[in-house]
Amino acid sequence: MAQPTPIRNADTAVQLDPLDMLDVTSQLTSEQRMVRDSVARFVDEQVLPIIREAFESHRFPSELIAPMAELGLLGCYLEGYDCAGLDGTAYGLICQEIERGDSGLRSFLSVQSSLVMWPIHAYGSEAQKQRWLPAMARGEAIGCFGLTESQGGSDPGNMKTWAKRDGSDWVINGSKMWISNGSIADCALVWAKTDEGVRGFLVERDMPGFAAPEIERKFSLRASVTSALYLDNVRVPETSVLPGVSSMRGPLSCLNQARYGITWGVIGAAQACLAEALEYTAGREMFGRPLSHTQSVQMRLADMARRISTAQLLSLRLGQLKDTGRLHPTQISLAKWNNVRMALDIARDCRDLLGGAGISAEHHAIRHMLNLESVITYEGTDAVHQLIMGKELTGVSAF
Ligand code: TGC
Ligand code: FAD
Repeated sequence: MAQPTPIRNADTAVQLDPLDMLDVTSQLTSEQRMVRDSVARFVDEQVLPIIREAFESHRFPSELIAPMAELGLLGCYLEGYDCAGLDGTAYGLICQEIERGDSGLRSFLSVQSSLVMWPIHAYGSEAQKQRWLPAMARGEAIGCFGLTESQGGSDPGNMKTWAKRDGSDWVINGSKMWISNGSIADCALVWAKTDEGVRGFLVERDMPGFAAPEIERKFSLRASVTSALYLDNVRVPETSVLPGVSSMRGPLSCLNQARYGITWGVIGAAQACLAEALEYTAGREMFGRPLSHTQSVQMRLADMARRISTAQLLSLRLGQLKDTGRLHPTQISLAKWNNVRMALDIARDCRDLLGGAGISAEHHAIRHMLNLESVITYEGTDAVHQLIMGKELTGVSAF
């Protein structure tokens, strides 16, 4: 009879990394680790020292665009056109490290890379690619993505923005709401209904009839620009229309790219909160002992590490599927729902563990918590992703 293989236990004296309990790092290639570590250094040295001030003063730190471009982060997973051509897992790790800094900065990166550069790369003409992609990769041109309208973002197919042919031009009328990067964008990718289906228009900021006022007084994503877009008889040439798609598949396929990055990004926000709570509860004495020596605090910290670990495995698996061309949109929905919910719950609990100090801008948890209230709403709310999964499981759309 064959003898069972003995289970070799790892050395229990080895200290596990609290932010990577399952040693996901060991699954990364040396290039992926190098990318992650260089972005982590950028966040430690250039983002964390300024991000609290930027959030408090409701200011997008535009001084970070050039260093992000120099690191090759903008459109990093696209091939050609001065883009870095990294794999999907490396893109995810970049999102993770940037969002460890702030969700607003990751939003900037997601919109520029996945919602503007990706569709130009996938659906644009050669002239559109040449005009916009290298400039966007260098951070010299900024993009925004106009899909949502005020009557309801969960159902973008109900959009009212309309474009009509007029000679060799198109004339666009309508408005968009809650558009990241809107007021700083040189090029707005506006999705509009036409007689030929939903099409994407590259609207330039100085085109007559176009305006992009910033939405102020936000309590969330304060270090990010969010805007309305108004289009009043905006005339664009045929060369400004993306030729490669004319249905809702256009904008919805862009969301796959951005949502994938978000599943990784929010892990960074959760890690930042857990790191802060571990340090705080170890130093805070209550009833004669550190908070971290009590059972209930340890149980809460353990629960956070459990949820971060499972989210890491989910995103790592999505990366493998993406890099082998097998990633299904419903798998992204499963992870967007799970991981953002995980991060928001952890940020709220860490805020609570810091007590009164947790409401101060001195600490990171409340900023991440407030930011994650947007992240759980944009790119499909929990309800949207649950219903996408429900449709997959039952074959019936309940939208
Ligand atoms: P439905 O009838 O199911 O499909 C219409 C067409 O689209 C295709 N399709 C997809 N294609 C690629 N990827 C996907 N994920 C797709 N989902 C659907 C589908 O095959 C069909 O194609 P065709 O060629 O046959 O016409 O669409 P629906 O109108 O019933 O909508 C479905 C629903 C509710 C899931 C969708 O509308 C949805 O996802 N709603 C949520 C909207 C949303 O997430 N908006 C995000 C806006 S951007 C943003 O928030 C940026 S935040 C900044 C940051 O990212 O950091
Ligand atoms: P609604 O769709 O009105 O939803 C309200 C509530 O109803 C939610 O809880 C939702 O889950 C629930 N609900 C909806 N339908 C159902 C249903 N069938 N069953 C049960 N519950 C349901 N959009 C862009 O196009 N580009 C951007 O760059 C962009 N950036 C954003 C940045 C920020 C900071 C924010 C907050 C939003 C941004 N958005 C952007 C818009 C975002 O995608 C929408 O806010 C989101 O899709 C939700 O739409 P809504 O706000 O209209 O909420």
